[in-house]
Amino acid sequence: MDTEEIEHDIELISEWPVTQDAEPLFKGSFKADKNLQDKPNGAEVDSKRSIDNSNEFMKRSSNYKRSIEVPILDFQLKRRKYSGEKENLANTALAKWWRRNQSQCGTEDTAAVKGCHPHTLIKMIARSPAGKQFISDEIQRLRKQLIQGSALADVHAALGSFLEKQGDIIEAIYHLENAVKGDPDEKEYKWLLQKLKRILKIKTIQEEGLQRVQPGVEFPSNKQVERRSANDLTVEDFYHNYECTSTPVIITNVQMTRVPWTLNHVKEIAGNCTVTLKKPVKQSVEWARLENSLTVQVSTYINQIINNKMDDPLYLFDWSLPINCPPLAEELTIPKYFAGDFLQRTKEGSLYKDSWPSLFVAPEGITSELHVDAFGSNFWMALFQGKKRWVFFPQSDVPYLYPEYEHSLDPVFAVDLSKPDLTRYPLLQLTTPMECVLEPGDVLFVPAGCPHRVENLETSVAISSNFVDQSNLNLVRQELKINALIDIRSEELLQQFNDENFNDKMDLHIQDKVFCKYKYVKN
Ligand SMILES: O=C(O)CCC(=O)C(=O)O
Ligand SMILES: [Fe+2]
Repeated sequence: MDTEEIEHDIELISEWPVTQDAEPLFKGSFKADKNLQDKPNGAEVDSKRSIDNSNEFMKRSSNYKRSIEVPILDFQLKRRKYSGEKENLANTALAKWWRRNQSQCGTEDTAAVKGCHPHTLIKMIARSPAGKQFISDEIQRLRKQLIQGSALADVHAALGSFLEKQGDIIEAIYHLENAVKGDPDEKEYKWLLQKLKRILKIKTIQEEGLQRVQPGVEFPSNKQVERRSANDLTVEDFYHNYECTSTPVIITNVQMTRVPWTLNHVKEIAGNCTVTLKKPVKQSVEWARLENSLTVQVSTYINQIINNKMDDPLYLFDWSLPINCPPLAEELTIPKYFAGDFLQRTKEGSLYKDSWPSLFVAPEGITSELHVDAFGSNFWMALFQGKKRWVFFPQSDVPYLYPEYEHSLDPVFAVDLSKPDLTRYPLLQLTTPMECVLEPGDVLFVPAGCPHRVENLETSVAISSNFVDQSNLNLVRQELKINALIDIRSEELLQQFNDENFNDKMDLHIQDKVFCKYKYVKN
């Protein structure tokens, strides 16, 4: 990134109403390590994978690029500049408007999310009475502009983005199609159009589903996930019977570490590293409704858990081991079922190549709310300590769970599965949930596209990885194609997956691999 680009990003970012670190909501006994708050370039990186179209994300993703020291890919020289969310579109306009008018629209809701992620705040602003009025006024103003003959692409795009906020998806699509016709080089308009088409498809399935809803039907009871021992589950069996049929399974009798990964062991190896913890935010539109919170030393965090000193639980969530703590990563053996991950066949520095395996440490009670893993990736999780309750749904249930797409194609879901409300969300009765309680030694496979929610029933230590193989490569290509419209690293990854020389064959005779061999595969 050149200086001009960075300045441009910063200028746009400053239009957002709050910065993430503005005022942590957390008021428990657990204090941030002050000296860690101003790390240059973010000494630790979020491995989570949501690609969104906001300026704030662009800032984080450029930090991400800077913070992993990898050789510059040759095609990085040809990087095009993406602006993040364009200034004329609704979110940026809402943010600017709110900065000028916040005193008039201090709703209870916006107060409740003060200090939270800007995306969350924007959602709350858009849903407040004053925000709704602003949206409706803008729609009128933009419609007038079109009637007066200024049929510019950016007017159509702006109008479409405001209509989306009002839920007028068909009309929004009409305007975005015009915007794309008028300015075919503006990829952000294409991205928004894709998102709107996805929302429309979901609405259509929801309308059809409502015809089948019966009065008085309860939330379906959860089917249990199958358990298989690694001793009699071949890679081929796993591939055909679980991956290709999108069936979750728990694999037992897998040996992943020589020494047990207890809290104390993690502290011993990773104690001096720093981590940005996550906090649950009820209204959040971020991944699993978890948002960045304090940055602390891993040892400080683990001591707080061991001594049971956390008033408000915080989560060490999806913390990339290859990036943040290679010595811990190097202790791992990757089970054969996942050892052939295609992400490891990509060039050094490629998106997601070093993100996983990642570490999870959770105090009892914290929850990752319902979400779908990004870019069509498969997922596995190995639990070393504690208990986690997982609830899954098949991918086809997504519309019946009331997904909401804000700044990205990774939805949050309106339903609260801790107390399913079938009067408000009747389509829930059409879902087919599955459930399991993960125990130490279990390795869980979660198929691509399945919404899931995870509750930590006890203090837990786990690792996980998202991965790609032949079972989900086509889905991954489809998802990356959309993400590539607003994210250069997705585009670069897609180019590799689409290259005719890319080895897209599974090795069904693969064995468990120690981390170093798993990482450094020959293509
Ligand atoms: O264990 C958890 O809290 C959730 C893990 C998960 O679903 C994820 O990382 O995508
Ligand atoms: Fe997940």
